[in-house]
Amino acid sequence: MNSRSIYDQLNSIKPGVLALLDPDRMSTADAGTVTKFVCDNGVKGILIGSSLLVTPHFDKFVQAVSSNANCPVILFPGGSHQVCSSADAIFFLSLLSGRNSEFLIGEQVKAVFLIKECGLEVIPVGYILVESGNFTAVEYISNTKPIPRAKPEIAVAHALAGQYFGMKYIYLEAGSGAANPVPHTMVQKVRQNTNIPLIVGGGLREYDDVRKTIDGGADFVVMGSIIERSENKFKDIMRRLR
Ligand code: 1GP
Repeated sequence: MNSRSIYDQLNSIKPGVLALLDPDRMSTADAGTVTKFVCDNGVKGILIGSSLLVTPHFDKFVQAVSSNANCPVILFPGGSHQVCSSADAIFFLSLLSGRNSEFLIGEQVKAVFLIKECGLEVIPVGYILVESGNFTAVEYISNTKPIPRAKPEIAVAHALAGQYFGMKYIYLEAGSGAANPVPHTMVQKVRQNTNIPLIVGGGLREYDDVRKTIDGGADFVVMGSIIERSENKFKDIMRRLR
């Protein structure tokens, strides 16, 4: 058994790729097979979450992933209802870029006793939504405005605020299925001005974008939609990253 924290385990293997599995976009029956597939292709961790969560089978989905994974399984919740004990850890997200108190602190307060009961490792994450070129589910559900793509200094200010709050990661998010990923220049500027690990996700479906995001300073990149759309393409991106 590995006695290191999930946070330490993750950070010992960066840069790396995290897979996002969304229980609303994948059946519980497929979750185990997809988990083995992403693990065989070298992901360093698996995130599970959804902006909305329509499925009533969240717990079973997380169990199916956990029992087939050989890497950390981390909850990436869209709200306080996405908590269960079969994962290894939870990203305790605060949507710093928004001004909707529900996603800054409200949902978090609702979730704490269940998180405690579940014994999950809690990893505080400053979550920053960046304009992507289309209207994403996270933007709609959170009812927050993303940071303009051409304003990296605003992203830097929010990321630094997260660092000063003591958060363990900054997550720059274009939103799942984003038309465009977070601009590379924004990734670079946030990297240059902060000193906590950086996660970047949303709209990463092409090798060149993934490469530039890592070269720009992302410690972890997150891919979700491409796994659902084309396993071959995901496999090819992972191969080229090695
Ligand atoms: C969403 O960053 C993730 O939080 C994944 O986005 O589905 O666009 O890969 P995609």
